[in-house]
Amino acid sequence: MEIRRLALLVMAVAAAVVASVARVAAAAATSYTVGAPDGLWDMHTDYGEWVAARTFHPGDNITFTYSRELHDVVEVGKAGYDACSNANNVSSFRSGNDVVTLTAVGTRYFLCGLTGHCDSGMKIRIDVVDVTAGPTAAPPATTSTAAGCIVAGAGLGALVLAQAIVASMAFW
Ligand SMILES: *[C@@H]1O[C@H](CO)[C@@H](O)[C@H](O)[C@H]1NC(C)=O
Ligand SMILES: *[C@@H]1O[C@H](CO)[C@@H](O)[C@H](O)[C@H]1NC(C)=O
Ligand SMILES: [Cu+2]
Repeated sequence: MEIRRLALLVMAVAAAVVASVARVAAAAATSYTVGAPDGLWDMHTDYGEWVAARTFHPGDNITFTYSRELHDVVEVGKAGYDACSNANNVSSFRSGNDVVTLTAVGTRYFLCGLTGHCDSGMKIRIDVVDVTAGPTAAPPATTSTAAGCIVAGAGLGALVLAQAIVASMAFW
């Protein structure tokens, strides 16, 4: 096969790899540990800040990790969240390692039901947005996205190299 045709083929394959990796990275569900890596489900973490640095999509999980002697997790509505009341709770957990799946687009509210904890800031509001909508804050680096970046990088490298070959052929 002549070099020019080979270069074009490499270019097409590389472009396909880059496109598919980008698609998978955008659609993959993510598992978040609430407050991590700098905090957890505790009395010190700034959950407003933690949430602002992330974008949540349907299918993502959030895990509340804490000591069950010290805290619990109560899902409430907006009124309960605003008033720090678990009276009309949606559900509650106290395993110390509670996984909640963000099944659909919408807003979820959680707080710690122990006296005074919510008032001290132990509550979190999660906006779950469609994959194609909302702010596109960069997701935190995970093993899978890092691998995706390496593959995408290799694909881009091959693409650039093949384009350089084709460009140099133009002068022959
Ligand atoms: C979310 O949690 C559910 C139930 O534990 C599990 O089946 C699913 O694989 C998890 N998804 C992710 C992205 O971790
Ligand atoms: C949730 O609400 C029910 C009443 O609807 C109440 O009995 C229960 O104690 C509440 N759970 C928590 C953890 O506050
Ligand atoms: Cu608590």
